[in-house]
Amino acid sequence: MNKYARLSLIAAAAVTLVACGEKNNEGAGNTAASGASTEATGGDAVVKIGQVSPMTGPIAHLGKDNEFGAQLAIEDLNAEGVEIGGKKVKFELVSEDDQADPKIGTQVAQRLVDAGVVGVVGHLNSGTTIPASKIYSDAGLPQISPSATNPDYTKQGFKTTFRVIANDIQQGKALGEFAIDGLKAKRVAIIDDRTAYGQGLADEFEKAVKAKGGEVVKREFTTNTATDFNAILTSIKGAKPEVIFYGGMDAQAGPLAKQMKRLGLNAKLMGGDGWQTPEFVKLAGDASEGQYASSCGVPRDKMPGFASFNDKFKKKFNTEVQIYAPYEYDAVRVLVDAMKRANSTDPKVYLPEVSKTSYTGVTGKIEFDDKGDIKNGAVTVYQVKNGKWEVVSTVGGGADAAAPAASAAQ
Ligand code: ABU
Repeated sequence: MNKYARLSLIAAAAVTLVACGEKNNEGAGNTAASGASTEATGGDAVVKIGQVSPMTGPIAHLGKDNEFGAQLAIEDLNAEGVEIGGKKVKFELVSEDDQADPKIGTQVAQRLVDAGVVGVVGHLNSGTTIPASKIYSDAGLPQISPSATNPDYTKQGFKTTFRVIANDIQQGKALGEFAIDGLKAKRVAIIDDRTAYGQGLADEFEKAVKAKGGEVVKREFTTNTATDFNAILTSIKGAKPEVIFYGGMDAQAGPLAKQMKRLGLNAKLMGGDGWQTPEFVKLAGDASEGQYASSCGVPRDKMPGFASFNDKFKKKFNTEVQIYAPYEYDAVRVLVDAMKRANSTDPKVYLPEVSKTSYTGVTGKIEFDDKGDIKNGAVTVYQVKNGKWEVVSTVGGGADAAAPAASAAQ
């Protein structure tokens, strides 16, 4: 090969490398640091919002519920037509599956930062939300969780962390007091799934039970992938509790309730928002009847926008709302409300406006305290009656409908 032929080959290789580099950068979009937006055909600015939840694995139904809530919000915002900084904005959802795994949670968080999202709604689980929050904080991206209730999430001193539901200090206290004052239980057994959520909520429940003079007769644990609880339940049966508390999600609470019934354990099963879902009733079948769980919000008939949200949700997705979809919807809208007030989609510019939020959404009034927790968060206790969750009592949320009812059904 002569000198010119060799040079031509080198030049051709260089052109190919540059082209490949450009290709690999496609889709990276705007950077979080600049908050700049790409342009859609037609001249609208494209602004990406991230959402993360487990869309595979045992609680994929809850992850999809969250994603559906975000999709509806994006669709409504685009239909309304939002103008920011003198430009029409088209919002785009970038959805990631963290499989409820803390490690994958941080990987997908970095992927969202690299994709140039200007804010994140999620994650669903406390165990993924907490480690991912450092990545969003480092990138200066506002993060609003619609469902993670472990109090540590907002205790880290980050300016970027927010949540639109009550936390597990409030939820554990409400449940513990309900067990002792409402159900008149004296002997309580506790099981948790060793996740940041399950264990944390169980700890708060235990504190509240003891503060009210109740006795914790057994404390056991399992995992968030377990399906067989017979050994734990047999050991608990011998301790004769009146209430068994389960800190975890519906994928375990369903079979747990079934196995309690099979073993002749007549204690009431109680838990938090992780299993106050239609899926729990489906999984537990008859064994769901009479069991108690709470959610971190007011009852749906007290939510200002639930009825119309629910109609739209069912029509679009042909399924019922599990639990967090309306909170996810509100979380997206809170981000965009802050962008509108700041007249900017740049996270650096609009982040301070998120802290100043005063927004009435589907689920009610949303304002944040200095840590990013919702002010005046509510906790509602429900019981399954005739295969449906029915409201027993609500504390907080301005409702304070009742202190735990002494007359609560047994
Ligand atoms: N809050 C219940 C489920 C989500 C979580 O906190 O892990």
